[in-house]
Order: sequence, then C-alpha cells, then structure tokens
Amino acid sequence: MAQLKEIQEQLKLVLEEKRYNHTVGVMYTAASLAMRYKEDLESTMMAALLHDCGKFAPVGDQIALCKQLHLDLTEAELHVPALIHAKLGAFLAKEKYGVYDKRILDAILYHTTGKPNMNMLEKIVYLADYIEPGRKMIPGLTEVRTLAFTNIDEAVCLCSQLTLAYLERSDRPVDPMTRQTYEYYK
Ligand code: DGI
Ligand code: FE
Ligand code: FE
Repeated sequence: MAQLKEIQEQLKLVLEEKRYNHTVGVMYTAASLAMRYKEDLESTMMAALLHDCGKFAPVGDQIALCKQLHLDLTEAELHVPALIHAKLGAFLAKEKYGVYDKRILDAILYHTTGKPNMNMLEKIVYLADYIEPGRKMIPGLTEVRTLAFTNIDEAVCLCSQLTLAYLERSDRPVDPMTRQTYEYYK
C-alpha cells in the first residue's frame, strides 16, 4: 500500500482540488465495493486512484500530450474529447506512475464509456466514478448507489442508461462503446 500513498501525493500536486477530491471519493467508494464483491482491494484502489490522472490539464493540452507521446487518437476520440483522458490516463498510469497490471490499466481505459462484459474491477471503477459521495445529486443516482451494493449488473445497466439519456438529451455525440455498454447490460 506504500505505493498507493505515494501516487496519491503525486496526484494531489497535479490535479485541481476538485478533481483530486473526486479521485479520493472514487478510491474509497471503489474500496467499499471491492469489500462487498471480494475484489482485490489494493488493485481496486490503485485503479480508482488513477482513473482520472489523464485530467491533469484542459482537453487541448491532453490532445497535445497525446500527439507528443505518439498516442494515436481515433476520429471518434477527437470528436468526443471527454473520452481522451481515459486513454491518456491508462498510458500515464503505466509510463508515469509505474503501474503495469493490465487489469488496472483496462479499468482506467474503460471507466468513461464502460464496455460490454466488464470484469469486476472494471464494473467497480465505472460505478464508483458515478456514485462517489461528491457527485452532484441527479435523478436516478440514489437508485444506482443502492443497486451498486445489491446487484452490480443492474447498477451498471442503470448507470449506462442514465449516461446515454443525458448525452442524447444534451445533443452530445455518443461513442459507440457507450451505447454498446447499455445494449449489453440491458
Ligand atoms: O471524468 P469524470 O468527469 O469523473 O467522469 P467520466 O470519465 O465518466 O466522464 C466524463 C463525461 O463523459 C461524463 O459527462 C459522461 C461523458 N461521456 C461518457 N460517454 C460519452 C460521454 N460524452 C460523450 N460526448 N460521448 C460519450 O459517448
Ligand atoms: Fe473520468
Ligand atoms: Fe472520474
């Protein structure tokens, strides 16, 4: 766990205060879910801690860093810049923070869109991101919070449904993976 503390301190220096507080909320929420579902506590906390490490700067800087690093962004990602921090985050988790566990890196990579047939670690990070205590209250959130601890697949289903509805309502482009997550869990 020594490594967790060190990375937490590094993140405190690079993330804005709001983002850092959200990160800590996601880490402890994910830890609770890991206890509930007997997922490995340390890797869960590490994935949650690093899930938004790609959000250290505005989207323009994130794109510039991706170019510098020769991290290819797809048309879809350039079209939906909210997704870039997930890919960049998985890259930085490995190259900057020294986390090599593929399960952790995948949980970071898919935390924004989800994906069909997620493993437990991926589901936990995806949900903890949505339900952590600092999130603004929105319709459906209380239900996702309860479901997360009672029926995790139903929680993922509702979470992806609410995300999709929000994107459609606000006329934002929807990444195919975001839609596939809902189609799979529905
Ligand atoms: O990084 P966070 O703010 O903690 O949360 P996040 O990584 O889940 O997502 C950031 C935003 O991305 C959130 O408002 C939902 C949105 N999002 C998820 N899938 C898609 C999407 N935005 C667009 N435009 N298209 C998607 O498919
Ligand atoms: Fe995120
Ligand atoms: Fe987040």
